[in-house]
Amino acid sequence: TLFQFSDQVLIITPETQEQVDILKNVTSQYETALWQPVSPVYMKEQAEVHLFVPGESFETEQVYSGFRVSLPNVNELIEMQTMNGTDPRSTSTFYERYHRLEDIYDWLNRTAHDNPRTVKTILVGSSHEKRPLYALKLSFSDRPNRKAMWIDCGIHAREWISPAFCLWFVHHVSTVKVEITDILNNMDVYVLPVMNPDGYKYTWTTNRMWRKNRAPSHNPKCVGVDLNRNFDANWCTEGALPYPCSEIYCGAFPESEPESRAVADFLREHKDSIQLYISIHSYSQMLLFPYSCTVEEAGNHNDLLEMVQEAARKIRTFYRSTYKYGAGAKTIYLAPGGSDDWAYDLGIKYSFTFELQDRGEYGFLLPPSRIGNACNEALTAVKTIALKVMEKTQAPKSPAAV
Ligand code: 0X9
Ligand code: ZN
Repeated sequence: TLFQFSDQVLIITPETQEQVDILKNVTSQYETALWQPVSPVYMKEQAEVHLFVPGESFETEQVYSGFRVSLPNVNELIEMQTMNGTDPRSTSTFYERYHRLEDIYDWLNRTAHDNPRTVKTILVGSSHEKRPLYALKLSFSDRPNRKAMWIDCGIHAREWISPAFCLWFVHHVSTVKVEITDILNNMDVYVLPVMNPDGYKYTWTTNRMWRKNRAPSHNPKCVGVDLNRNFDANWCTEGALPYPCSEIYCGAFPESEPESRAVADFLREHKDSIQLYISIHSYSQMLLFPYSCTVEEAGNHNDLLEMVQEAARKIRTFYRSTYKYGAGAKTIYLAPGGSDDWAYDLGIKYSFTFELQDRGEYGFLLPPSRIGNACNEALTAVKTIALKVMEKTQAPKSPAAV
């Protein structure tokens, strides 16, 4: 036919195992991108499937009948995400837009240059395609024996709100200090805004839906390792796959990828000072903690639960958004090889993965107008949890010391 269909996102809820199997088939035979769950292995009865369908893939009606088309205008949304303030009428600030990789590197330099006493860039490694992995170290105090927290963003390339949050966070911390002096007097903050720069670049140039890094495999058709399956935490067991064509490919061995190895090396080197680890993802609005690689409970499960519960409560009060919370394996799915579980086992006992907005309305194509809200919600969670970590780890001052 001569019709040109535009890209769409479908929401489908399979009712029976038979329908689950049909869906698994569809997603493996056609050129589609699964948004949720990330791999067909996670599909089950009664669980929503969010499926990105490029326009040319189907003869429409027959395939779509009975499915809910949630985003009929994907191309428009992508354009909105990449327009990037070129509209002169736009009043949004730098932090309320998505930025291409080069602009993020410029921003890193500028931020360090403009705040020479408090912000330093640290080269923690380089990506497969030899792009530098820069973290910022924020220190606002010179108190000896300071502790630290680590935040990384952009492990998964298509989750654009994640790097946007890291930028937002650095900006917030270096401009509105008063509100969080307590935290910053006690903790330095390491922020890695784009842990997967090759993948991020690729989402801007070639495929908006790319998730993994860009390392080639022995199969020339299949590129990329899921960096959040590449850490040494029950590596490549149920919830990851040993196939390079899969979206949840675990890599050839633990830390086989330069991006995950760089972060693991840095955390190993600084494990005595780093008390809090946070990894930022999207989407689905969840505050997760270990374990995801096993259904067993972490040693301080109740502490971690209490922290995310309080964070979710505050988000609900301030922003009227609902976040689910709990141990990863029980809240979403078994997923081994993740950075949070690995950091936890290294000894960083306060370790979290946040899944930011939204819950599927726009998915990865969250419009720029929603960046501010999404980031403020996550910021609320970071602040709440960091304060609690301080409470729990710092010996109460004896009256004599005050
Ligand atoms: O599956 C993941 O890696 C994360 N979800 S996402 O949709 N952003 O891909 C969840 C990570 C939870 N933590 C671990 N699996 N360790
Ligand atoms: Zn992710």
